Amino acid sequence: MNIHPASLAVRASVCPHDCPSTCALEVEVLDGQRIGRIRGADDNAYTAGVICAKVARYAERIHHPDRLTKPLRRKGAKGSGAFEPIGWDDALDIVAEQFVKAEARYGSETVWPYFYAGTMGLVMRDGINRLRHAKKYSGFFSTICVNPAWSGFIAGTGRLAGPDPREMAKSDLVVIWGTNPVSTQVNVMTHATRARKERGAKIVAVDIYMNGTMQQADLPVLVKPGTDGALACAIMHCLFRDGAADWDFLERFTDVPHELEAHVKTRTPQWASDITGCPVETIEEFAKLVAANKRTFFRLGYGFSRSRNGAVNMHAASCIAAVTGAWQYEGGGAFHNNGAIYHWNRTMIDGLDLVDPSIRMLDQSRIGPILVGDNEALQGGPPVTALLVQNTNPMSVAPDQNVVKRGFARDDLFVCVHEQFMTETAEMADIVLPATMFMEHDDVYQAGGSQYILLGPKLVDAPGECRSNHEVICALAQRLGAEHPGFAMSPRELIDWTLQQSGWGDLERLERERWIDCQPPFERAHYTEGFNWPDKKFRFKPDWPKVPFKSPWTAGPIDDIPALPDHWEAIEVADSEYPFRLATSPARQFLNSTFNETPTSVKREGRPTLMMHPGDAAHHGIADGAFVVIGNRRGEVRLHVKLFDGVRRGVVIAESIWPNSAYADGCGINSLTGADAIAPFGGAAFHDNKVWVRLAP
Ligand SMILES: Nc1nc2c(c(=O)[nH]1)N[C@H]1C(S)=C(S)[C@@H](COP(=O)(O)OP(=O)(O)OC[C@H]3O[C@@H](n4cnc5c(=O)[nH]c(N)nc54)[C@H](O)[C@@H]3O)O[C@H]1N2
Ligand SMILES: Nc1nc2c(c(=O)[nH]1)N[C@H]1C(S)=C(S)[C@@H](COP(=O)(O)OP(=O)(O)OC[C@H]3O[C@@H](n4cnc5c(=O)[nH]c(N)nc54)[C@H](O)[C@@H]3O)O[C@H]1N2
Ligand code: SF4
Ligand SMILES: [Mo]
Repeated sequence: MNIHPASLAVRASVCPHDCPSTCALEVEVLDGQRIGRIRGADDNAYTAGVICAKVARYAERIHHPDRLTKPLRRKGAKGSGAFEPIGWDDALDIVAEQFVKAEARYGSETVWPYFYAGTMGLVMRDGINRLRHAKKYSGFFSTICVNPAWSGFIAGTGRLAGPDPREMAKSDLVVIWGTNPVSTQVNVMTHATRARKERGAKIVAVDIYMNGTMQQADLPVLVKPGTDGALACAIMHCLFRDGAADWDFLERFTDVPHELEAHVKTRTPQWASDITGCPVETIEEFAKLVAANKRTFFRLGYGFSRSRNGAVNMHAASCIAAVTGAWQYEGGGAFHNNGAIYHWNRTMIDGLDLVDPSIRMLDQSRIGPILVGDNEALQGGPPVTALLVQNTNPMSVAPDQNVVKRGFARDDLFVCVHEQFMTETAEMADIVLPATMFMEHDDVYQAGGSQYILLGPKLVDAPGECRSNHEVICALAQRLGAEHPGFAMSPRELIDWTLQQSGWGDLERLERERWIDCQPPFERAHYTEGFNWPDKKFRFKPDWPKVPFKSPWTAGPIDDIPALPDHWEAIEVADSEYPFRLATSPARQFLNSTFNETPTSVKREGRPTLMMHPGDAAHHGIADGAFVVIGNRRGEVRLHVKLFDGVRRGVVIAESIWPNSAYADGCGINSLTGADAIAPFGGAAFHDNKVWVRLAP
């Protein structure tokens, strides 16, 4: 890194956002105060010098004129947007007082700390757990993003880890399934295109619309939402049929290969074509490529798990690599996330020594039903009457939005939101606290889509009176009489303790080296000595309720899950009343609801848009650019149509997440998504909605 003596320094950092890439950054710091350009670190083997455009322009976000800089107290009616500044001590006193009052009336479980992944730093994201354990507040089970995907992957391998993601560059076939890395994790493309350039590898993408990634693929496989299980079965059918199954591997390393072979005999390409909408020839071509290339790397994303059958579909896709034995080869196997490789000791950050297992765990995705007092969602316990929100914007991102809105509007609900901006959730708060951004505090990060632990040190001072999540949690702990050694430690001390107790050296080493490459040895990553089960066999036939995914409960219609990989019709099947299937795939310039405050992102995205096939549009008398209403029994949303022939008939896509306020009547896209839990361990089916579409009156 080059340091310019006068005023510009280039400092190491890491992207804190909820993106599998977790890029290593090089940040220009001007005069020790302002951020200039941000680039990807060249010498980080996964980032390889590439980051997305929205983070390259971070100066726009960190120095945004609308950042919150002072604590605020609500002065008008709930949600009116009228606030007045108050001092930090007064603000924290009010929050503590309200929590004590709520607890006195209903018991400790009436307070619900609600947080997610605005920052992925371990100290700033998870320190709130220490407070909730110390105070026996209701637990928070974070189902919204990963549960269907992770449990579906673990169902086969027994472990959330796989081949080194950098090995994609050494593959002969890269299958990018249900993820749109061109928008959502750009570094996958770096390694996949390297394989293409250096080895002549082919790229297959499986998605429900011709997004940026599909357009770059050699073979785009366009399916209807929620039908990936059928596609995976047909591929396995062809592999068994064509003698491409590796029977040595199957006999040695899988549970019921003969049962699977018999089962997929009827799952023909024609059968799958009828379900997926994908032509038989495309399915056959995909199968031929997989059969011909032992080094096939299945890069399985989150998108195709956000359906009511999502866990089953993830598992089905992961089974293909076990049929061909791709796992045995460098550049082969299936990868989803590396969560299992980090072996953190989280005691000090999370306060794990204080856990009381009798305290209920509430479902993040079901915040709507929980706040409106649904007894089942509350598990028969007390109502939630106090919320502490950090790192998340549920008024925009949570499913079944109209119910969420009703919940937040309750006059007997006290809400404290700690935020960087006046989000739609902050607008509903009684107390709003201003938060630091990642370059304004110290934290440590782990990558899901690669294999690094990285340090993100404080580089500049925060504007105004912003405080970090850690400072807020510790200050509240003190007022609430919560005790734990973690409350007396600085973020740097917490990082140092955690690294040492987890076997990852210490802070001094991490500071010097910037990141730690945690990649396990080949045999472990590729399961060449067996999968992570007592009998070492990959499960084609998982015992779903017993999948080793740490969950306080099972959820959804778990008993109906098919025994073997299959098309499971648990999705919202379109019908005459609701003829379209709607998916709400991520927009390239936003990250969930983050960046929808930065002018360049908003400008590049344009306006809320519904992509619709020209044939469907003609059939319904809808022209390009028409203003339409889409609706279902949960709500209605108004937006403009863009004709697009890169979707199957009957499928519509609304890239997300625009703020609710970007829509004419304040009803955002999550007014249409459901909060019913996905089997087996919960989660929200954001891309699985049956809707009608009409011209707006
Ligand atoms: N630009 C941008 N980047 C992001 C985010 C963002 O909002 N915007 N969000 C971040 C977060 S929190 C996460 S978890 C990751 C998620 O990133 P991904 O793993 O990419 O998952 P999704 O973004 O949900 O969806 C990815 C793709 O799956 C497709 N898809 C939806 N349903 C189906 C289906 O049934 N079958 C198939 N085959 N495909 C389907 C969608 O159309 C989309 O193109 O991205 C992160 N990165
Ligand atoms: N329709 C639809 N809805 C979706 C999805 C979809 O694909 N479609 N995707 C879902 C997925 S995968 C996810 S993960 C969720 C994500 O939902 P959220 O986790 O709510 O993600 P963001 O909307 O980015 O909100 C994060 C908030 O945290 C704040 N923040 C960032 N850093 C800090 C910090 O250090 N301290 C504090 N106090 N605040 C901070 C940011 O300003 C931002 O407002 O959304 C889900 N919602
Ligand atoms: S690609 Fe993902 S991790 Fe990398 S800079 Fe962009 S948002 Fe951050
Ligand atoms: Mo996510």
